[in-house]
Amino acid sequence: MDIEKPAITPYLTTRKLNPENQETPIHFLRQTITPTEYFFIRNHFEYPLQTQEAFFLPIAGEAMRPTIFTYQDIIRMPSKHLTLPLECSGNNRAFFDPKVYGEQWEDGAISQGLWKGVPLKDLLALIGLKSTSLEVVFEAYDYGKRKDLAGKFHFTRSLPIQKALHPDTLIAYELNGKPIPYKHGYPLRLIVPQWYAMASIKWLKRIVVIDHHFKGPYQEIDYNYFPYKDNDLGKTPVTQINVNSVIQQPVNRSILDNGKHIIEGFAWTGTGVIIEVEVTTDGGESWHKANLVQEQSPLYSWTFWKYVWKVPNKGEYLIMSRAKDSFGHIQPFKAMWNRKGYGYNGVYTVKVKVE
Ligand SMILES: Nc1nc2c(c(=O)[nH]1)N[C@H]1C(S)=C(S)[C@@H](COP(=O)(O)O)O[C@H]1N2
Ligand SMILES: [Mo]
Repeated sequence: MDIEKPAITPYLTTRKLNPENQETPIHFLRQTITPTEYFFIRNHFEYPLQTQEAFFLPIAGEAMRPTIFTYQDIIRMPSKHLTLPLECSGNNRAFFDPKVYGEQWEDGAISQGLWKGVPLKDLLALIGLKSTSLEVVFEAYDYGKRKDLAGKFHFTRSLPIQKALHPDTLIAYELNGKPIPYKHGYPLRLIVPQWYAMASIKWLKRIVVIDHHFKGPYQEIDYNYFPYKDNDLGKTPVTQINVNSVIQQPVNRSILDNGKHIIEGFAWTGTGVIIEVEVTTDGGESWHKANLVQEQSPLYSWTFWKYVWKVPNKGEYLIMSRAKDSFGHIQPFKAMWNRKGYGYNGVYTVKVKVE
């Protein structure tokens, strides 16, 4: 009797278990849509206990007609599908030089989903925004303590009114064709295209339109670039995703044979679309254009790229990828250092040895 060979599958990479923080096995997935079970997971707190209440979404504040929308109301409204990556602003934090404190994410705090939801602007149109509306605040069900402040805090952040009214800012209820899984924000989460994923609030509890700037710790303390170690000069909020790329294969420190190798990965940006990815195999002396799988990345989605490398000689090689977007943004050699380690987008580097 033959023994069936076991299926070989990737796993998430655990960074922390409580709260749960796990990376996508990014080097081993070549799909446009990350399968839901491989979607990265990033939480600030323990999972909230969801009750019936979670199927009611109140929207109030600077509104003519404050309304409590039910889940049923929302899923019956005209909807939209968007394929886009969520990238944690701490993705690649482990690669900052000098090193910084915080979750030591490597390159898998990013996954791409097919999201379905209702444009937030349609809900805001129903409640009738007052002319005093300046920001929209999103409060989530999960909460907990912080190490720096007394008391407990819900995960709460705001969007400027223009971003809240963008036709692709969604109140989402499906991921990859199914109700959003519990760990990813069931039943309702916000999806904010082009911004780092801290903006895409899971487990929405309520929405409040305000006439002033929201100041909560997940907006004023965390998710800001602090360029200096010892003072807060130059503090700026983390918003749009920086142009970036990853080399999926070969993986770092591989030993290859002398021949032809495919260097492949994907690239993404929060400003415009990816127009070019270049690869160097000599540590940056000469750069070659990679083939983009689509000529340009579709708006929001990541684009796969590939470069065929004919290895000239045995030896050690420093391979890097560098993406460029339609806004002219290009990955720098060295990511802009900041104290809390956000927005890393230095050229992606792997070292290989050819024997
Ligand atoms: N309610 C709530 N929403 C949240 C968070 C959270 O801890 N609580 N984390 C944010 C951060 S920092 C990221 S990177 C994404 C992660 O989404 P995912 O776990 O579905 O991948 O959710 C965002 N939304
Ligand atoms: Mo994040």
